[in-house]
Amino acid sequence: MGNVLQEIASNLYDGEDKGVAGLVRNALDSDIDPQEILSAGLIAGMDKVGKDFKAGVLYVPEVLQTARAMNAGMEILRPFLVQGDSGFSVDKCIIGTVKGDLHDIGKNLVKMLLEGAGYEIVDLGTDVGSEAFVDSIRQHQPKLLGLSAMLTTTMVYMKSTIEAITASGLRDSVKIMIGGAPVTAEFAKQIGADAYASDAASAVEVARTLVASATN
Ligand code: B1M
Repeated sequence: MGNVLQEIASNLYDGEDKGVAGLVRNALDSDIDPQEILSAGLIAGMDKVGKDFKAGVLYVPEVLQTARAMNAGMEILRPFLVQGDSGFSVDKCIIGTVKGDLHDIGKNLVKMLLEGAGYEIVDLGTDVGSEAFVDSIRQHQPKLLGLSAMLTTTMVYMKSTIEAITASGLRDSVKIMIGGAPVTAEFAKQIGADAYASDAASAVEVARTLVASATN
């Protein structure tokens, strides 16, 4: 089992989108747990990409190719992750990456696992301004809003988004969860978010707790 997961990670690192898709299929055919394929294959590969990007070993075009490979793998894995465990809830959740930020791999993972947990997701995509979040809350009346940011320069827009939601009078109608590599629980507290989640799996737990506290 280790081999195919390592191959997924190394094909992802090399940006081999077809290779990653095929290997993910093989791993599923061998009955490897989809969560294991995600964490020990795809995310492990992306972690190495992150380290080498930081160290100047990889450059933006190569990282973009790895992102394509990640998405190719996630497309195959998605139905197996979203089969999920609850299946009956239709609570709505709006999710998006904040203004100025184009990173969407982590946000898409959170989205997939929330879908798997039974939430109906409205995905606003990336580079989403505060007004778009406010308009979408007004339109969809979700129980939960998820904000993602991957840059220290864009996490500040989480604060302005929450301020805009408060100014629009909608703050009490929705619970707000934030996440992304530079974000912390401390920061969530500072900007008035309801919770922070460190990864996609804990985002599901946090979402459940928040939605339950809103309902009770
Ligand atoms: Co970017 N980038 N990038 N990048 N990129 C980082 C984030 C960086 C840390 C790399 C580095 O220097 N080591 C660095 C940020 C430094 C900083 O601000 N402190 C960086 C930089 C600098 C940049 C550019 C400025 C580079 C440039 O142009 N000079 C530029 C900015 C573009 C922009 O957004 N305006 C840029 C561009 C890009 C690409 C387009 C090439 C590509 C993005 C492709 C895409 O997303 N479609 C890219 C990538 C791929 C990365 C790295 C390598 C990988 C990010 C990723 O997808 N990780 C990243 C380095 C790294 O993170 N190690 C890096 C895998 C993913 C599964 O993890 O996104 O952390 P992550 O999501 C996790 C958790 O954070 C959490 O759950 C997820 C799953 O477990 N989570 C949430 C995320 N959102 C959540 C929301 C929640 C809850 C949990 O609730 C709502």
